[in-house]
Amino acid sequence: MKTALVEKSYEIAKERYLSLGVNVDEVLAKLQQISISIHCWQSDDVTGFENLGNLGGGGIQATGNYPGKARNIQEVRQDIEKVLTLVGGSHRLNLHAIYGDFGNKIVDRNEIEPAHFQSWMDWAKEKGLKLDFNSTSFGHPKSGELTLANPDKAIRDFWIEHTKRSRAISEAMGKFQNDPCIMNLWIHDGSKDLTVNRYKYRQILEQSLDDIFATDYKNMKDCIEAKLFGIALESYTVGSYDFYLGYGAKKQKIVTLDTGHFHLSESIADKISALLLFTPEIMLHVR
Ligand SMILES: [Mn+2]
Repeated sequence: MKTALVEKSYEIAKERYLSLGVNVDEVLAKLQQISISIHCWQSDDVTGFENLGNLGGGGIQATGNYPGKARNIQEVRQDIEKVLTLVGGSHRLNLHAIYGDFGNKIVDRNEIEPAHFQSWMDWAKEKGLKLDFNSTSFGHPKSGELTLANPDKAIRDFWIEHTKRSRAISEAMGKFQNDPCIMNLWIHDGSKDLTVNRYKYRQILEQSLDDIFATDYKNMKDCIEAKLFGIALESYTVGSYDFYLGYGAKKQKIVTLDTGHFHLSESIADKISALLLFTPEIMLHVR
């Protein structure tokens, strides 16, 4: 009886939309073709499964540390499976590098390999999901204020290696799922205190990116994401919007637009329409 009533109301709504020139069936068929890449890290508050001691990125308060927080890889997957039962359409899953299936092994960020994500690939295939990927620059003893833009070569090289490996993992995922894996590169680099070296760090970041992107892959796509500022890094952000807009347009990389990473008075619609003229595609982070 309840189902019959819902369906009846739905038919009436469809008629009303049609009178406004909107064919609901066509709209739903179109939406069915659009995949949203659901991020995995809300499930456990960006803790991940590294065994590096209590150093993970946990605690950006995505969940406010609620009691039902996922405690392991199985629980994160269960949460995602539950979400998928509630969201219509065919979607993707977005993994951060710290979510590898490392077992009990200590695997540092510059040691990650496709094998650490094989169980994710197998699980995703079973669930009909495609995977996307992110390198993880934060929540690590070598994170500090600067990673890819660090003047200290040893630290910079560590993060370049991590990001190169993240691209190789993305390539393996894309190949496995026969659909490009979208890899997003976002780093927190910046400073809390004012710096006079605004140019210097951006020059270093550009060189690091050139090194990272030197290998061409067929089964993954690179996205670069800017930020206005980071918490505790309020005075200066190396990877600003202008930096990545310039880099993306020059190197034909996909620029990620995160609606939470701009001044409140800026319009994302202006950024999308301008970017579409100069870059191949656009990646959106939607809140
Ligand atoms: Mn984002």
